[in-house]
Amino acid sequence: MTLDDILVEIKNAENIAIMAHEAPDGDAIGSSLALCLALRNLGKNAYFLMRDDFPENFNYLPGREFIVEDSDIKNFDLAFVLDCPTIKRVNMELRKYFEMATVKVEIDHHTKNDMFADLNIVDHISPATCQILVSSFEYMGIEITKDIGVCLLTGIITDTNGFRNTNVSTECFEFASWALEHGINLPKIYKQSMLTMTKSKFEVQKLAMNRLEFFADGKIAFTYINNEDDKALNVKAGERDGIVEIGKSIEGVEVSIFLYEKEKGYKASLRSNEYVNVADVCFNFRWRWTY
Ligand SMILES: [Mn+2]
Repeated sequence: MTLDDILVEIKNAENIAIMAHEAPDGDAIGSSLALCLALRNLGKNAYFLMRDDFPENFNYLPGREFIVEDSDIKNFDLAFVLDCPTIKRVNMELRKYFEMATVKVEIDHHTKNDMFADLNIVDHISPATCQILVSSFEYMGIEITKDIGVCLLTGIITDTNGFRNTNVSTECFEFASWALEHGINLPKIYKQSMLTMTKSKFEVQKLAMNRLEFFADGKIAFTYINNEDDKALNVKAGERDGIVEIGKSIEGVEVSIFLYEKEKGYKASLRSNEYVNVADVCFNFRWRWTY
């Protein structure tokens, strides 16, 4: 099994790099920090390479001392990319650490995955990369400490939209139960990762709501945020998260679309209720992925 091979590579490695997608969400950051802490506990020289500003609402996460923007190590023995369906979503400056690593691993749950690593753990059914890590750590005999649990629970809570998305599984609740048994403050993590907003996040969500338009007899909800808005409202990393869920929660809406401007072009975020597979829609535009 691939996990056996990954465990062998972990045992053989000394220097290990971890990366996730740009504009990281709770699952990207939670899974990266969880893996980093787990590898550190095994005595490995592990780093989470990230260029984005750390989203304020995840300030409670442990392991932030292992986040670096760059590294003197050019050839890592092992590199992980987490929560990322294509290498194109990893920061352009950081990709080299993955490309130049002796062994490359990806762990992800997005559909339409490029399978771009030497060893790929891709589970489309899993609601979060953090949930894949829970079972992977258990399989590999890697201890889930309280700190690691906090990181993993964060990814599970945020990627299931607070245990509300249809992707939520019995394993999510089993892990939540484990976390409570081990003294992890689940309500606090839930509140900080899901329910607490900075003022600028509130303002950007309010603007997106005001702009929301309906198409196709109310089956499609659409809104957007551009660079000027970001500047005017001082929007920070992660504060546009959740905007796409606003349209999805309106009665009769099948597909919610949220566009936000990047340095070059717009990024589209799509969510659906019951009848549309939005991954198929996105896949038709894959040749336009520019980042
Ligand atoms: Mn995810």
